[in-house]
Amino acid sequence: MQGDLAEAARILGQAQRIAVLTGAGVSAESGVPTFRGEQGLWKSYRPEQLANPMAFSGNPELVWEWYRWRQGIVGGCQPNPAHHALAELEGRGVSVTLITQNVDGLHRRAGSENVLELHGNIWRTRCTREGKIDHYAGELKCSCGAWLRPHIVWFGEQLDPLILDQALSAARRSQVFLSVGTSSLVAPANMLPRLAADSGATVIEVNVEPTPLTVDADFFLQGPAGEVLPRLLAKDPPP
Ligand code: BV8
Repeated sequence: MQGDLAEAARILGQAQRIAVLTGAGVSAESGVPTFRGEQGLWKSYRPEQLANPMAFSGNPELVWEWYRWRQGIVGGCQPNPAHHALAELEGRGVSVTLITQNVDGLHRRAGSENVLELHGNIWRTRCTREGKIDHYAGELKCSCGAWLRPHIVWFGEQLDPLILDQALSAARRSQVFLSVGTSSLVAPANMLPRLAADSGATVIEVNVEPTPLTVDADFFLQGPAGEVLPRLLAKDPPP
């Protein structure tokens, strides 16, 4: 059952309410580095040094240097067939809520509209004094004089309650929950598939390797998202 793509595609094809959770693995084939794993970002940089509020208040220039370096990489990347397959699914007249942990903005660039960015967006800034969110325009200081920070959720920071609430309700209401390209290690995102399963949803996981979610998933489709998703989400699923 776990690796049966045709059966998973049949069940997906019948669903009216689908929730999708994506992680860095869905952007890997676009050239965006993942966090963990062989070439992962955390291999060269320690998150506690860079992706947390204390690091920022201690050395905002260093943290900005890291995020501008990442913007440089993401800026040169294009959405891949996995992003496009998910965007196309949204156009089929069923309810699709795309919940992403990624901050690269590639789902929206592929045409997905109903996107919940759980961990923020690397192309947005937030004023540390006024809280105003804006497009990154190269400035590191707000017109009010305070530092701008990346509009990204760092470890130990709360997610936007409204966005989290929408993600929780989409998971609860889903008939199929599709988890793609995430190590399933970071909370509260990693609770969403289990919440969906508890509400009766079929859980389908797409990853190149097993994760802590795999043992509880109804289907584990092993392979790169850019290859598996176009087949799984094809209009006429494979026989
Ligand atoms: C919060 C910064 C509440 C943004 C990120 C102890 C136990 C449990 C939980 C905790 C704990 N201690 C602390 C916590 C909570 C903590 C947490 O979960 N820590 C973990 C690490 C243990 N969570 C938080 O702090 C969150 N906030 O809980 O607030 C709170 C707060 C205060 C007071 C009370 C309560 C905030 C979480 C957000 C943190 N920000 N990054 C940035 O710079 O980008 S998390 C970071 O990991 C990224 O944002 C990323 O989104 C996230 C998840 O990583 P993945 O996307 O899964 O990527 P990863 O590299 O890990 O995996 C890639 C996967 O893809 C792999 O499985 C690989 O096999 C696969 N893959 C690779 N190639 C492909 C592929 N799959 C398919 N196709 C391919 N081609």
